[in-house]
Amino acid sequence: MASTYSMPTETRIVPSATELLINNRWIASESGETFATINPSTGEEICRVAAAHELDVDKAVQAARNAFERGPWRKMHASERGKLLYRLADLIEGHADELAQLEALDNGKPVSVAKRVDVAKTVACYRYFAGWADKVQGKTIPIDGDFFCYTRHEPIGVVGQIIPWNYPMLMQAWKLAPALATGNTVVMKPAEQTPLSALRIGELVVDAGFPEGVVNLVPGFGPIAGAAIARHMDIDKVAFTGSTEIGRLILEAAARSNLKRVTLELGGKSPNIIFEDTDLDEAVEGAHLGLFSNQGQICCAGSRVFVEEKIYDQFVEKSVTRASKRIVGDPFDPQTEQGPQIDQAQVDRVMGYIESGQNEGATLACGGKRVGNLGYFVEPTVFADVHDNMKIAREEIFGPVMSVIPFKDLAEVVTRANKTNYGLAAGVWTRDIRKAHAIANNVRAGTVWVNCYNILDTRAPFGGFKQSGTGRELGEYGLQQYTEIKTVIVKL
Ligand code: TXE
Repeated sequence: MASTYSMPTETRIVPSATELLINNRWIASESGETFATINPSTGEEICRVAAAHELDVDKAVQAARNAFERGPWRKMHASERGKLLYRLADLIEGHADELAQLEALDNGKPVSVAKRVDVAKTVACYRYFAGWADKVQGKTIPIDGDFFCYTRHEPIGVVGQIIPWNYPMLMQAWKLAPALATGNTVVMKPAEQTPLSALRIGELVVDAGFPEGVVNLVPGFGPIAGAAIARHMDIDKVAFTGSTEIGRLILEAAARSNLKRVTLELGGKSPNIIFEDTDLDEAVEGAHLGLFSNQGQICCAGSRVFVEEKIYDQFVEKSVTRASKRIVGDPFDPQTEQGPQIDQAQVDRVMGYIESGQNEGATLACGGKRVGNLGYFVEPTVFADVHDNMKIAREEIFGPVMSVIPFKDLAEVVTRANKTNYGLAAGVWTRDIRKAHAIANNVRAGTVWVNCYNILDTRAPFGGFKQSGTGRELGEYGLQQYTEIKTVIVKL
């Protein structure tokens, strides 16, 4: 396995935006407080960023409210909003290399992946929703009586958005693009671990020509700036991606404050089900990428790999071979497949789960240790002989730890796959179309992948059943989360 390398100096880009963005101006926080954002490859500080408190959130909300009620945004044609989003997409594309490097520096993901996946999908997301801006329309409804009835899909108003650190730029796009396409104004808090790309995109938002107050960015800590958003009396909707635990707090704060609309995209413990009739090598690679991509820090990671008994030993052997070959190291090395975990807290958490797997009797088939003594690298780890009731099979690990679990038949695996509080995604690998559909129809999850995994597209909705969240992002369905429906009835 490759070890970690030191960061090549020429790839050290200097972040240009490190303050709060309110009313298209970059300002310090009221308190003057800042926090360090850390390079996870080295554990060193990259730079300091302004830390928003409640007062700053208030200021940002006022700016957003003003822009929503009185600014040019309100009167702007929907097609003009679309043009601004197209312009933003073009600017992001034009800065693709720089943004990929910034993401690799602040988040630790391999720069090649950041460019191919994060930047490319971010651009696609803004373009897709740019196209929707002037296609959001209501219906005319033939009600009884001499009346003309129609619906209008209006923006909700001021939207608070709280995003995580695993896909900083892409999660920003998933939230900003549909909110802006439908005419809302935004107060967004990026994750404290990864504020830099979101702030850089803020500069591009200003360059693209969005009116002041439409996009406001308030970097800071969750319990302070995030909580201030969730309980704010003048925010009309909050959209959150993060842990189920904090999602619960968001919903509670919304209920206790002004009953703001809430959409949540939360954790998962997704089953990836491998039948014996599948192409084994394809399934091994699919399960490998389904779990280890993005350092295992994906909400829909296929973290419970159910494998039919007849091929179980062979599958474990091949998965171990593949995981052992995974190249872990410097995100700026083009060969690297896996960078560091996001921070010390996540490393501790992941190492805790690895220990618990061993204590509960699972077989550590490979990995299990940290890599190097710099930064937050963890070996790709595979556990075999995992039982459903073990902690590693029940709880979200959010790291490079695969649990391979044997099963006997279809009915049994459906029941076991569904025995979880989560319901974000599932995968099935088989050549039998009936088995594929049986899984697709009976597993309680927001997305089911057949003979593939982690295929996400800006046109297809994404979100969770059960405690994996509420509402859907992306696609036409995602637009519905950013509009209020108004019924107008006119006497004729
Ligand atoms: O998440 P948090 P953390 C899961 C994953 C991970 C675990 C912990 O299992 O190991 O969560 O990660 C903001 N009010 N996911 O602690 O705390 C916070 O500042 C308002 C899954 O990083 O949920 C950040 O911006 N906001 C996930 C965002 O919430 C608060 C992605 C997410 O952080 C807040 C990330 C509060 N009281 C973690 N406290 C996914 N679904 O993709 C924190 N925040």
